Amino acid sequence: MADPGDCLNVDGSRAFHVSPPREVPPNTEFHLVHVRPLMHRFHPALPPNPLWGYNGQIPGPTFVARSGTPQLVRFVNDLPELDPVQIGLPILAVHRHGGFQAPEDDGYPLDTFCTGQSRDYYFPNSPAGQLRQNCHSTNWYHDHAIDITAQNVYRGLSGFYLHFNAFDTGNETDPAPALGLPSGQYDVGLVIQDRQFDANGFSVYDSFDHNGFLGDKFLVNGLIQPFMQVARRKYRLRLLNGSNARFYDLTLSNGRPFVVIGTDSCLLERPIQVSNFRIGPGERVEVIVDFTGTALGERIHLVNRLEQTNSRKPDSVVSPGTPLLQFRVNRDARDFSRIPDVLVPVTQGPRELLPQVQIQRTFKFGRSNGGWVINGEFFDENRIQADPRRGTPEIWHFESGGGWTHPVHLHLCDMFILARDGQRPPLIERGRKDMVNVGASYGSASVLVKFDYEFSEGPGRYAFHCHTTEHEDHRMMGQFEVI
Ligand SMILES: [Cu+2]
Repeated sequence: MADPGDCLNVDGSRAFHVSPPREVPPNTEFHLVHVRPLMHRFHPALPPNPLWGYNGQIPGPTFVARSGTPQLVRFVNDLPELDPVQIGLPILAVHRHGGFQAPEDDGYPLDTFCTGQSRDYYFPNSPAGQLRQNCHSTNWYHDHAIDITAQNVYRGLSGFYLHFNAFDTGNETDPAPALGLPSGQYDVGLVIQDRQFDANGFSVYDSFDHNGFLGDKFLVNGLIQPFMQVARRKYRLRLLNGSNARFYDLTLSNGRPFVVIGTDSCLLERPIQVSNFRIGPGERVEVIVDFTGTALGERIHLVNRLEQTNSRKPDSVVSPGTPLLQFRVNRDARDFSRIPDVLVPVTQGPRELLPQVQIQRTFKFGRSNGGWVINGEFFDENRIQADPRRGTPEIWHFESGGGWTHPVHLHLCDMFILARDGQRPPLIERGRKDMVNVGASYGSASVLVKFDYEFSEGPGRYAFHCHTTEHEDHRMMGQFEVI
């Protein structure tokens, strides 16, 4: 085991510790995850690549949380201290993106643990039965270590973290009030990422480019443009943009619509039918795709039509676009699933909360001296940019300068986007969100926020940042303290 005093974060601060024993409720589930190296084939024609994976898997194992059942997850850092590949560093912090957890369990970027060390994360998954938790659906977990998040995620450290509850039960045969959404093998998480490879088929990364990494090969669940065999019935697809800097605009090659049921952490109040949708880094869009009525043997592609040649912002939508995933219709299967008219009612939304707003704050995402800043300042653990009061709604305005798009992520928060450049946002952006894209091709954004910490005994600091992970690493991150 490494001497904890030997292990420093990239910024020179001391990395964290071995977790002390802690008391948890008797119904807590325990999970153990070893973060370790693996050899991974992105494609049968490419050589195995040396990656890092949670439990040695790409993507990491999918967690399933149930509202009311806490989880304690011990992450053990089994990565080598010295690594010839030089993408990422074996200094880890794990953030459950979209989750509500105490500050010490949130993957705060300086709360790191090194080779030979472990850290325990307690996820309360509470309060059971309350509406906010009952909308939580598709979250994910990924590395969040100070200054090296982009490289560590690129090296393989991300996975899905799904939530079920008394309504979204995970079993399509459950009668109402269960929602009856497609379940089991018909409920599939799909993480989309981009990569670059050298002439020998090895993944490469330019750690000197701080503007945002763009790859020219596209992965779904760690494989280059793979296929998935599907039955002629409905599927629930949980799409996650796990890319560092690339935006996508997704459509189906057969012209069929998506029925959007969730954005980011939460299910929508009502399903929305769309022919295409845009998804930025860190965002999730959950859809129902119905393969009923397709021909056996038919091949349908999930297509990205958004070009992006520069990490500054996405370009224009093109046709026919790039196929990311091929669905091969190969069988029939019974379908008990339903798409209810109402998924999760919004009882604490803009209508209820706006009259209570007294505080508004503005955050400008910009550039300074080759780094990335919020309101002109780099991330500094000793500076708190906002001190929202627990349970008190506020309006936060996000702006971006210089023609850059920034996917902004708030921890500990489900927010509502109130306006973009003063106009109501498109329908797909009116649900609860934990990401909001700001700047070129999106405009400014005003959001309604409300922070709670029912699970925690006291106040604490949480991060908010750009989710273009290179911008985040080059200090486009602030922190707020809920008081
Ligand atoms: Cu950014």
